[in-house]
Amino acid sequence: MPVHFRNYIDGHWAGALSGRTFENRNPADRNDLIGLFPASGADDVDRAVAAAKQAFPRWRLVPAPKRGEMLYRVGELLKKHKEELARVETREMGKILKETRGDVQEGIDCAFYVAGEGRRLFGETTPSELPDKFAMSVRAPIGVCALITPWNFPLAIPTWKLFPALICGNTVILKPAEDTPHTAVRFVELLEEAGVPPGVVNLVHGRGEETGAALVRHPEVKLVSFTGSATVGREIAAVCGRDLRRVSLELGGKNAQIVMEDADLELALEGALWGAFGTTGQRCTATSRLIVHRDVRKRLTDMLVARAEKIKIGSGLDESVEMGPLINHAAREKVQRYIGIGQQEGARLVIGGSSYEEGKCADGYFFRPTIFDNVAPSMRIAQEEIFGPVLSIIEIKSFEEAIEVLNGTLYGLSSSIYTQDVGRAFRAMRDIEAGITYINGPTIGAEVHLPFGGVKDTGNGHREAGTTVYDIFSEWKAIYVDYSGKLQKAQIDNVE
Ligand code: UN1
Repeated sequence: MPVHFRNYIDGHWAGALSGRTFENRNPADRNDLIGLFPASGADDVDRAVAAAKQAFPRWRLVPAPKRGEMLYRVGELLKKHKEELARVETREMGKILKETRGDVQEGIDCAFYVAGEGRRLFGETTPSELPDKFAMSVRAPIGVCALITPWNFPLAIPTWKLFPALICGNTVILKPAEDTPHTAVRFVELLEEAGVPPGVVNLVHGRGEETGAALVRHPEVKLVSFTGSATVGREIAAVCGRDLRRVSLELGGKNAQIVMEDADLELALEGALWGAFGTTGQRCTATSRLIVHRDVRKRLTDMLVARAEKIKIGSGLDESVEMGPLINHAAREKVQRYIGIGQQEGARLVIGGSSYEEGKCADGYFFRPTIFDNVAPSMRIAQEEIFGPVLSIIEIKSFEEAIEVLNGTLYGLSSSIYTQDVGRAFRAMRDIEAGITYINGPTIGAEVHLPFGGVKDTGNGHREAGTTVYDIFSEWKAIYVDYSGKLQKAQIDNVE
């Protein structure tokens, strides 16, 4: 008998009103059915939004330090359940245990970081231009927020959105990716255990096209925070833009690591391997282009191939495995399609390029670490997000060319440069068009107390994490207190 999981609406666990469900299977082993989850419709979304709306007036008046205390409790619970959550994640998402432990750790860090914000949420006080008048700015919550999250960081990304939303006094509906609903259930169970009041956090499962779309269209949803593809991000922005509802988008990337001729090649090698093949290349921040100076291109490529060949592929639950499967069948088809495109474009496939089906892996969506050489910057494999373990090597002749190639895509999330030259490093920090730049480090590894997000088609100008995330989840209000006891006109209206 399959396990039935539920939505969480107004403090109650329940199936979809229609009774419909969808399956969640282990991407490392299709025969492993994790359970059935509600395929929520617009009616379920209506109920969740009504619950969040009803809970908002009370929640917004809970003192922020108290909301913070609740997040400390959530952080403690995440710590206590770290190993169990990591295993739940690996089973439904595929990435190796070391990485899912890291994913949970990111959620723990986020809980403690945001909990402290309950005692800050600073505004400003500033002198008024008039006597006996006081001026300040404060943050106010927005209302009901829809959080639509991806499968690649099934715990961390929901925490990035949900904790700041709550600390600012909003109520939320979480719609996790249909590939990773189990982690979301465990997360919400822990929120419930920590004492989150009914209606403040609601969980609805389902597909983006149905459940996500109903949430986005709902007029009572005052903010949508979405992480996913640029195509879907555009649609969400268009729908919400029509009624001027706030949208925060975290979209695609085509991140590059530059390796100059003066780089420490061993270091650059480790960075490229981790950036390209960590999480099976399924991070928004993954390295998909390696822009290498011609003097070291051949050597670095050989070093990469020698190491990529040895990467152990298999179920992420096996501690000795280094790379898990892709998330699902469609993802593997997409990666395979790009291998064909790369070959047709004239790139040289150096290693990989096909599914990995040895032994037990035949039942999962495994793919070999893949490296293309002789890639031209304009090729589709160097321009489009593949979201798999595929690295394209592009040769350049100068620092200027490296920066031009790096900047020559529609996206701008993460970036990196390996060089020993401090002048080049600073020019790169200035000239790279990206939300994140690493010097002598891989493109992955963002910390939760720094802004996370990107330029160009990677988003719409917002930054999650850092101190910037509170600007997504709050409205600024300017307040003037006149204690002069008379009408004081502002300076502009005091015509002498
Ligand atoms: C993502 O892939 O969407 O910087 C998030 C990193 C992680 C977060 C990645 N801390 O790789």
